[in-house]
Amino acid sequence: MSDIVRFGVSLPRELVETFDKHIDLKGYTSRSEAIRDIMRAYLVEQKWETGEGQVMGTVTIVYDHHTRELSRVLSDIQHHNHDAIVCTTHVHLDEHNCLEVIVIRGTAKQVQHIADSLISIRGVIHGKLVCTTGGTL
Ligand code: NI
Repeated sequence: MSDIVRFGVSLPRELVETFDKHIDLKGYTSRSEAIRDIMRAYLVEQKWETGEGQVMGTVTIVYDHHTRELSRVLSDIQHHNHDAIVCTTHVHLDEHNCLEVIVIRGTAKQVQHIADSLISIRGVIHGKLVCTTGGTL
């Protein structure tokens, strides 16, 4: 038996035409591929919402390393959560500013909590968590 399932879906013509226009702009070569990506994105979202199983998150932060105590607090949080922190990449943007990408593994609640504590450090100019799956959906 094939691992691919084909199914028919009834949709309003206008919705399909608008959808096709948008996915074409994004570079999709087939409607199926776009729908697969949307289904996976939905399942990742559900995994984060239900809080079941392991997820991965990447936190990107930009900060001025001269801000008092910031580097120490940033390091303390990462050491305190060493089991969940997979790796960190640091980029010196200019004389003052640094960009850091921190990869975190854990439950959704754990990853969100660590991300919040990093992004809310005084002096962090911009921070964002990208939520993804820990593997196969
Ligand atoms: Ni730096």
